Amino acid sequence: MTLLIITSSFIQTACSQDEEVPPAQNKQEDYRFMDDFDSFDAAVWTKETHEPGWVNQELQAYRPANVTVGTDNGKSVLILTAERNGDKIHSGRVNSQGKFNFKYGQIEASIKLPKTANGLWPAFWMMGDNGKNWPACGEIDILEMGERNGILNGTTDTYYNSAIHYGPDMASHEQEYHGANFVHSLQDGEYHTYRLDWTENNLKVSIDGIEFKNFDISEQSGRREYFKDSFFILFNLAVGGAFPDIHDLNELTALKDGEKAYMYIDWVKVY
Ligand SMILES: [Ca+2]
Repeated sequence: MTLLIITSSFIQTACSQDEEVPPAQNKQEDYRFMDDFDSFDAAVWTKETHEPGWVNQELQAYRPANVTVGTDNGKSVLILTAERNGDKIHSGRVNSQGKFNFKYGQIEASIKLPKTANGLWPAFWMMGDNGKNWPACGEIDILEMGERNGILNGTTDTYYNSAIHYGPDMASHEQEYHGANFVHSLQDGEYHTYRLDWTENNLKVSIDGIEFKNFDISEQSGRREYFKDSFFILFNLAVGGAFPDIHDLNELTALKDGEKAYMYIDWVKVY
């Protein structure tokens, strides 16, 4: 079940219409939005359909059948399933564009990732719900795993990427991209918590409560304008493509013929 909760614990002071949201000490009942994925809420999420190679030279097709809701270890979860049958690969991608978006505050999700080596590329990210073309819409990549450097170094279970993308048009695309090994495995069969703290000055990504990267979006950074609209949420499990630099099915060791791999999302909350 999806809950849209107008918090009652934020006492609106008469003199303030300030949109600033108090920092991290929020209690769980303070959230502005939560989906526990007891069911698939089509009022919030759209299952995407795309051909292979639609973006990033990804090898999979996206289809609605690969986005489901089920249970895992007693949790109600959103399940993105990547599957390979011969040279056909299908997977799942959902977004909340035009249905749920927000500006400033915090978002976090509890996610169990598959082993990405070699060739899986799970992501939890956002784009501006502002009708602008990419990258003018703005993009915040909170979680990406499976990148080529992790494959080359044999650290796919810890190698983690966060990034922001922006700019007036494709030709003037700019990005700040951060890849590093996290302090513990994120592909250990457990759920981990991925969080973004978003103010008008900073985009701070944390994993399991540990800060990973803080992007400067202050006025002085020259990029605040790309991160001041409301953003929508995306989850997807890509297979191959530019990020893992895998373009040949023979290099796809994470998903052999007849196999499936899963990305589980237990919940997502916005504060
Ligand atoms: Ca759940």
